[in-house]
Amino acid sequence: TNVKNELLKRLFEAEGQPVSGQEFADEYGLSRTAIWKYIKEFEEEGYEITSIRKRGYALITSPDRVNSANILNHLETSAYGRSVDYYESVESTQPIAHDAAQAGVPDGTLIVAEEQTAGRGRLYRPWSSTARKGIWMSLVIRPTLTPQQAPQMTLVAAVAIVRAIEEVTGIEATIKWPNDILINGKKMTGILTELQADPDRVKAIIIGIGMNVNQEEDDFPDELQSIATSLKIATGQHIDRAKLITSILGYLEQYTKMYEKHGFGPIKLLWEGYSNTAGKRIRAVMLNETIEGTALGISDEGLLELQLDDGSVRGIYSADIQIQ
Ligand code: BTX
Repeated sequence: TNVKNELLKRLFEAEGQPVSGQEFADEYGLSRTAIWKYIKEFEEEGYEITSIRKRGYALITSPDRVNSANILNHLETSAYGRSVDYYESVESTQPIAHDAAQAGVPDGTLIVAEEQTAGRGRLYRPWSSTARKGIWMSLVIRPTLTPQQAPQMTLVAAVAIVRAIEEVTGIEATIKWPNDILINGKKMTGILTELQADPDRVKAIIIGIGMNVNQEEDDFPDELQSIATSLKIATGQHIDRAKLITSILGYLEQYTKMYEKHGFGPIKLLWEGYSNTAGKRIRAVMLNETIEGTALGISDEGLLELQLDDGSVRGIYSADIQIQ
């Protein structure tokens, strides 16, 4: 509940200093027993809290969780992530976000889980989502965009994610068009953008982000070990997932506003700086054909422009890209 979150937020903000249970109880018209019960619940969730006589409760350590209190603790956005729907384990955050969007949740509502048992990528391919090792989240946003502008949100999100990785870990990741983030040539993040729209108006965009954060190599299923990587593998360090989420939300809110206001031009510039495809010889596998050529870059609409061997240029909406 909100009071419980508020209490946890106070404990965080006090940075180890005691928070008066009595004052908090008075402020919210609760009994001291109610506060005590919340504290017990926090302890069960893995928080270490000491009770200091006559002074209150002090937070000693917090567990490695992506719950709303840990996210709100660092959040600087105005809408994105202000409302968090947190789960221990779900099949996939994506359908939950779709239902929430349909039910009318506000712009920026975040669905996040510690584990997905049936996480998915494009075309319903499975997405490995090991418990507490990664970021498995779906963000519901309601930007003022036309349905035709929605697919480019994948590229907006990619830029936001790369920026956030850089801010939190110092690592420079690259973007592989359209929806992969790579480190050392291996996939560390996938983005799945889905749309709820009327013919002329976006009702909601669901941005699904799957990010490998604290996995070791053997946390991945065998078939992924040679193609997937995590931030832990790349840096040797354990990364604070909640901090990373807030950083992603911050950049994503900023860049979505930029996109709404100024169109794709400024995003395209940022995107090109991180892309690993321009100038390379690639094979693009689409649903009903496969073509080869040299990647020229992306168009003003976010299409990948491919120069074929006969010199002609094709714009591609979506494909799986193999860099040769
Ligand atoms: P994609 O279709 O581009 O990539 C899917 C492919 O990536 C799989 O076929 C597999 O080869 C590989 N793969 C699977 N799991 C991983 C992993 N953990 N790391 C690296 N490679 C992997 C990419 O789709 C979009 C993924 C979005 C996932 C988010 S998580 C939150 C939300 N909920 C949900 O079910 N999906 C999204």
